[in-house]
Amino acid sequence: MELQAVLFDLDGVVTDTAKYHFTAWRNLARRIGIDIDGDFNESLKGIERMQSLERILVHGGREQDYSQEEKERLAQEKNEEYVSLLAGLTPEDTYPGIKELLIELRERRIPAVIASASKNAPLILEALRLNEHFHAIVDPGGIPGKPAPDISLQGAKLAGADPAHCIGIEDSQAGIEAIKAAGMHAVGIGEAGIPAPSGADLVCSSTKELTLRLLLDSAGMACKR
Ligand code: B16
Ligand code: MG
Repeated sequence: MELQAVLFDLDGVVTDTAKYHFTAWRNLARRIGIDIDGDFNESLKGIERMQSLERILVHGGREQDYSQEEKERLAQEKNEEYVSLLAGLTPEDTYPGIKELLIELRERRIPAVIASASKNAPLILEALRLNEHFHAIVDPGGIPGKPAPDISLQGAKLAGADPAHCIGIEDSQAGIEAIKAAGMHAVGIGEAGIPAPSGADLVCSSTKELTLRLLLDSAGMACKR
């Protein structure tokens, strides 16, 4: 079977922005009297901004305390802090092996697509100077977030690919579920001390391991001639 596109999650796969999301959510939660720890933060990975806020409010037993307008204001405050933390991002913050994989894909004319829940993806790719390596970035606005398959399916569509001929790379449980629900081959990235997401077809302990050869072998796919 021919590999037609590779879909990359952003936060936790291309770069380590997950730690900035955690800092910004922890500070916001603290201001409204809710404590969140690293374990709880795992449950926010891959989850869209307003959904993440809802989970935090439920965690703190405060889900009835805010109007929709107030919740939007809270999410905006978190995003403002998150964006200010991104200011220091440089190309050196790209996870190891990612740029090399993108170069391999370009050489073989296999489109790479960003399939992230983040509305900040264009800003992050610009800071990492990776824009030119991606064929497209999925706009997650107005479509159901992960674990629904929509972001992955939209990624395949933008690449003109059949989902069954796509490989998706993800660090979050919600993201792996989204890739599998879209009928794609799923590659999970674990991290020291953090359990890798379950249900992936292949699990790597670091992005360093990601080569085109490994992806093709694990999916039983080949490059187009
Ligand atoms: P934003 P991914 C996700 O990105 C993050 O994992 C998640 O923590 C975040 O809440 C979500 O993006 C929305 O991000 O607030 O920047 O729109 O992992 O799908 O690349
Ligand atoms: Mg992620």
